[in-house]
Amino acid sequence: MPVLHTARRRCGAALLAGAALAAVTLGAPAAATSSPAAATGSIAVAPDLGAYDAYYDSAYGKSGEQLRAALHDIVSEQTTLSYSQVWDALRATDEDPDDPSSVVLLYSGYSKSKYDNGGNVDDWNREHVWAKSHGDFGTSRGPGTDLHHLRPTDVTVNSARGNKDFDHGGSPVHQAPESRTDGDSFEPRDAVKGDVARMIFYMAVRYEGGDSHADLELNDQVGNGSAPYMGRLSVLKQWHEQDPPDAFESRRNDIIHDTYQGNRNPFIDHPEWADSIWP
Ligand SMILES: [Ca+2]
Ligand SMILES: [Ca+2]
Repeated sequence: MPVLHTARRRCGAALLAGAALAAVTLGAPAAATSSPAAATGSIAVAPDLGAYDAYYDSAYGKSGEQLRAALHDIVSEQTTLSYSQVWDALRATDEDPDDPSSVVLLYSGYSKSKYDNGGNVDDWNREHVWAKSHGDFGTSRGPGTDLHHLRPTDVTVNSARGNKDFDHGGSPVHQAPESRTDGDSFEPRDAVKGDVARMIFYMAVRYEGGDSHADLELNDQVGNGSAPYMGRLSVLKQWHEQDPPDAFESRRNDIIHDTYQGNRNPFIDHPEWADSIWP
């Protein structure tokens, strides 16, 4: 069952670590307001881990492959959802901060009623940011239902993304004009470029070939098709830098951990770890 860490909330070292991270990335104190992430793009503040700091105890002090292995062990302890349970979970994780009756659609940023979901035009559906054909994991419990990379998207926009890798370029996507696509790649809007990168980073570390699932890995290509790879690594790293974790993304991480899966995306909590694993 999901683990609640409220009893472990502490000050001292945990808060210091979070505060130091925030101090590095905060442009000005005014940036730490609660303006809605979905509408305004990224907020330049790293999450204060606080109660969640201890989650990473076995990873601190490590780097590279050792860090990767430690994080894999940490995040692999999780509850899995059925694909039908994902609908309700996304209503919570992706709720519009300005409208509790709606969810924010990933690639357009539009707000859509929570119950306008399904398979018809203008419904929202369950986008696998790590395209499920890349490793052929489908929608059974596991990578196919892992909330850390599942997001509400418009049905038409989801089709436009298809199973393309991520890269710069293309023309504006119908019904998500700030996102772009061409024949072999998809470029999400600026406000979620880093979100997409961190979801992909999580998947690569979470799924290492155990539990009869494919070993998902990053590479620097597009056109990966059904191979268990996702690109383009160099571009995703750039997007991770230019769009740091924001309040919406951190809240989402907390809800997944506290309510649904009991595990976290380390690259939202510790953005610096991506560079250590993919230098
Ligand atoms: Ca963002
Ligand atoms: Ca992997």
